[in-house]
Amino acid sequence: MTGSMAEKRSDAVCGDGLMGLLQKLDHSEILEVLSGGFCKNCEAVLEDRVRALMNKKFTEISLSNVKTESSSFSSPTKNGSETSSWGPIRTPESVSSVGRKEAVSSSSPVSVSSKPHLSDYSKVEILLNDGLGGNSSVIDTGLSEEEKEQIRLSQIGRKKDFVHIERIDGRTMNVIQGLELHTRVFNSEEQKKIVECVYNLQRMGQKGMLRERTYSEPKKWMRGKGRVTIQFGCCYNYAVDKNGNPPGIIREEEVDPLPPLFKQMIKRMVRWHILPPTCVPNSCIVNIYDEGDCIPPHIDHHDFLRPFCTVSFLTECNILFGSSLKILDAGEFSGPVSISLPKGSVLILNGNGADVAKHCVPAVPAKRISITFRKMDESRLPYKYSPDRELLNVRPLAHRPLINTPLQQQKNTVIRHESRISQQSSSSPHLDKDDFPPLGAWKSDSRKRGNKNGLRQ
Ligand SMILES: O=C(O)CCC(=O)C(=O)O
Repeated sequence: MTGSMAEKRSDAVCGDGLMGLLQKLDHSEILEVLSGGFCKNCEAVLEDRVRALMNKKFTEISLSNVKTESSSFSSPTKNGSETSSWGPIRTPESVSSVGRKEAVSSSSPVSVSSKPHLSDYSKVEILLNDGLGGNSSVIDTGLSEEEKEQIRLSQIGRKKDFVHIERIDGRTMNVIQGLELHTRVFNSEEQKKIVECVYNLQRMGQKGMLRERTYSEPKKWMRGKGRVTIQFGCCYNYAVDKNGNPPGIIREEEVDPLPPLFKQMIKRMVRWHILPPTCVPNSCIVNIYDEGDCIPPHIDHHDFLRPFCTVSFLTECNILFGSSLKILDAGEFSGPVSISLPKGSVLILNGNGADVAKHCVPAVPAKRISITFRKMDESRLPYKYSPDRELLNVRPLAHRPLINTPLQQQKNTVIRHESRISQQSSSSPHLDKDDFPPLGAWKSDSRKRGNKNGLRQ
């Protein structure tokens, strides 16, 4: 031990405790302390802590509104290199008001071209409910955050009247009752941030920085086979694995916890009456589809409650539903109902739509990402699971109609202009002004078991 380390130790003995001691060590000394001599258990605890810290820092960077090198927007390839760029480096105008304030007040401002230091962003948070997102910095609307959120809420398209009648066991029923499509939930700037975050997570997975069963990149041996998946909250087993575990949640396995941005997405979906507060997701699976990838016909496993939802990014594609779906060829399926999933939309699966009809995504026309959020059944929680306090008391936003004062009318003109822009870029608007659900009107008929034919893929 060096002389300076011995001095530090004597300081610590005087009452600083472990944290005080660590604070006094420099980088190389901390590495020395961490580089060995632990029992297996302590090593595992230490590893968990470091992984959790790295995960948090990585995703916080991807959430930050501050300018980043263009390369950080690009999609990782199989070997971890980058293929394409999201385009030009973002200009200050594209930074939302909330993030901009935070960045300016940061003690270490970040230059446009240099990669930000992790510590610059540790406190930066994007409020995904920040109203008018990308447009707000171009036109100062003078609206409060709450007013902006109410306006965004009023712009969501909600389609809940899906009907497809089939005869099942001699009974006629609407097999897609319970499906809901909510469009324009995440605007284009938010979609970019979420996709950027997914790519960062993918890079981490490729570098072995996520827990073992979190990231999975299957070998592609034929068209339509496999897609990259990243699991958070629980380890889901698609088929009997090499250890003989049956399909479903593997309770003894640990994967990484939900990244901060995903928790913000969840909060928004509850606040905006898309998911009921009684069924707040605590797990998710990110699916990264390359062109031609698919997901075969299945019914989601009942280790997960109903409703659950899937959020779409990068490319609009079709999802098929029906009590029986045909597999025609690799990645080619047919079924009676096809629903188009616009970018930034949320599809809710509930009732018959989740439990009677199977669903599948045929080979996608171009790269696509989806995130499926689900709440685990209490009796199937991973043994080491502990609830995330941030998601414990999420409540739906009270619905306040916009008041038609002259000032409001003036503000609405700005909003209508912005809304037109966002509608032009949305290819499948489903505006349905009357279908805002009354508070507490959700049915959580969630634990139907016993659908024998549907296997989770
Ligand atoms: O990609 C999608 O939209 C559907 C995903 C899905 O069905 C699943 O994760 O179970």
